[in-house]
Parts: sequence; C-alpha cells; structure tokens
Amino acid sequence: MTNDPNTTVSSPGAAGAAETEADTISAPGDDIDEIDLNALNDEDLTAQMHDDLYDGLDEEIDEGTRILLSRGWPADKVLNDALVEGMRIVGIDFRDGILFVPEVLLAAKAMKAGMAILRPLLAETGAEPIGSIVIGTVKGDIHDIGKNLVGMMLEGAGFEVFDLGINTDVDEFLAAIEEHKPDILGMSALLTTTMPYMKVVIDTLVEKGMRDDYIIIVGGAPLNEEFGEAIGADAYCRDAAVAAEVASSLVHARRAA
Ligand code: B12
Repeated sequence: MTNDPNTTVSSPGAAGAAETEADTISAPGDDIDEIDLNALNDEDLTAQMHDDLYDGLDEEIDEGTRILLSRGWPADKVLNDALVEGMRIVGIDFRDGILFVPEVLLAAKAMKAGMAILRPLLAETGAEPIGSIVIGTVKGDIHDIGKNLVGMMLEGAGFEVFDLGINTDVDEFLAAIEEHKPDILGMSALLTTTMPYMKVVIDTLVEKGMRDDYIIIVGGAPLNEEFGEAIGADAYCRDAAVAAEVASSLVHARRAA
C-alpha cells in the first residue's frame, strides 16, 4: 500500500492503516461487492471509494459518486476528495512498483466512470461563455485524466473546449487552432520524455508568426512554473482549478488590453 505518511487510507488487504467501517463490514472471504456503500458514513464511503478506485471497480465508483452527490456533496468536492485523492494514492503505489500498468489502467477506467457523472454538473455552473480552448495531450503521451479534468473545469468556467485527445502532434495542434481560432491553446504532458514536445509546438507557432495569436497554458505532473517559462508558455497551472482561474483571468486581461 502507500508509503505516504499523509494518508491513512487502507488499500485492500493492507495492514496497519486506519480501519474503516467497510473493513469491519466485510468478513474475511466476503466479496468486496457485498459492501453496502449506502450504509457507510461520508468519511468511510470516501475511504472505500479510494480502495475501489485502487481496485479498478468502476461500478462501485459510479455508485459511490452518485451517493455522495445525493447526500448534497458539491461535484467539485466529490471530484477532489473521492476521485483525485484516490488516484493520488494509486500514483504513489505505481511509482513505488506496487501497482503496474494493467492495474493502473483499471483505476483510470474507474476514475473516468466517476468523472462521467460529474462532468455535466461541473459544466453546469451557470457561467457565461467567456472564451474557447483547444487542448490535447502531446505526442508520445497517452495520459488523459488530468487533461480531461482541466477540460471539465474549463467548461464549468464557461469555456468552449475542443479536446484533441492524446498523442497529439504539432500538425494536429496547428490544424485545430486554425479551424477553431481559440483564445487558448492548452497542452498536457505526464512524462518527462514528452514534456519537451510542448516546446516543439510553441517553437513552430513562433516560426509561423502565430505565437502571439494565442494564450498558451501547460500542465501535467512533471512540469513546473520554471519549465513553463522556459518553453515560452503564458502560464503553467498545477491543477484544474488553477487552470480555470488562470485561463479566465488571462482571457479577460487580453480582451481588456
Ligand atoms: C494513470 C497513470 C497511467 C495510466 C494513464 C491512463 C489515462 N487514461 O490517463 C497508464 C496506465 C496508461 C499509464 C501509462 C504509463 N505511465 Co503513467 N501514470 C499514471 C498516474 C498513476 C496517474 C496520472 C493521473 O491520471 N493523475 C491524476 C490527474 C488528476 O493528475 P494530473 O494528470 O497530474 O493532472 C492535473 C495537473 O497535472 C494539471 N494538468 C494536467 N494536464 C494539464 C494540461 C493543462 C493545459 C493544464 C493547464 C493543467 C494540466 O491539472 C490536472 C487536474 O488537476 C501517474 C502518477 C502521477 N503521480 O502522476 C503515472 C505516471 C505519470 N506514469 C508514468 C509512467 C512511467 C508511465 C509509463 C511509461 C509506464 C510504462 N512502463 O509503460 C506509461 C506511459 C504511456 C505513455 N506513452 O503515455 C510515470 C512518469 C514518470 C516520468 N518521470 O516521466 C508516472 C509519474 C508514475 C511514476 N511515478 O512512475 N500511466
């Protein structure tokens, strides 16, 4: 299980971490799907959802997400406390060689099951359309959960989002910005080997004399502010909430100029 001292959530079978009601309900040998998620209090349900995400149980994540919403949790709290936190735990054990690609793929699938329920709610915040963004994960990189979250939060902030998906090369970015004429170009990279490709895209825009036509924001776990500056982006954003704020303020500033 996780070595992170900041978390007390137990993964299935892990010893020593905080015991949840879920642990006490399931007797040894019990099937995990016998846990009645509805019977758990909010804290235990959230902990159970971290375990279910860890186990790649998409139906349980679907159900847990709906239960938390039905208890009046706002969509962004469900997203952050139940889903993103669960994926953070998965990330730690992936890093430490405890989980492998097949398991993480299942966790990603479960995460997406929850995100699918939250998406319309996050997009429904009533904000006026304020701009548009073309966003994609760069060439060589197939991580899309963070990019999808950024797209969802930007939709919620009133942006029209054109999502190019994963493994996006410079020609695809160029074709999309020429077609959609967005305010913002957003690029995501989760690998140290793919993050330099963002500079390839920006340098190509510079060569074509198009760089200043767009606000460029970048993000992804291995990036930081310095990297964003070094490649000539307008902003690096550490998470989707920051991305929504920064995107809005950069668009407003540009319109006001
Ligand atoms: C899930 C996952 C996978 C899944 C991806 C499924 C999917 N559909 O996305 C699978 C199993 C496919 C996978 C594959 C691989 N992975 Co992987 N993966 C992860 C993991 C565990 C979680 C990533 C994630 O979804 N995080 C949750 C989201 C919410 O966070 P996020 O992506 O950081 O996004 C937030 C911010 O970064 C920001 N943001 C992100 N994008 C953007 C874009 C813009 C414009 C803005 C403004 C902001 C922004 O906002 C987001 C929301 O808040 C990470 C671990 C980690 N700690 O990141 C490893 C990790 C990224 N993977 C890693 C590796 C090594 C790989 C593989 C090479 C493994 C392998 N041996 O095959 C392959 C690479 C495949 C490829 N070519 O891309 C390494 C990268 C190491 C490195 N230094 O480069 C990590 C860090 C794990 C580790 N520590 O070893 N992976």
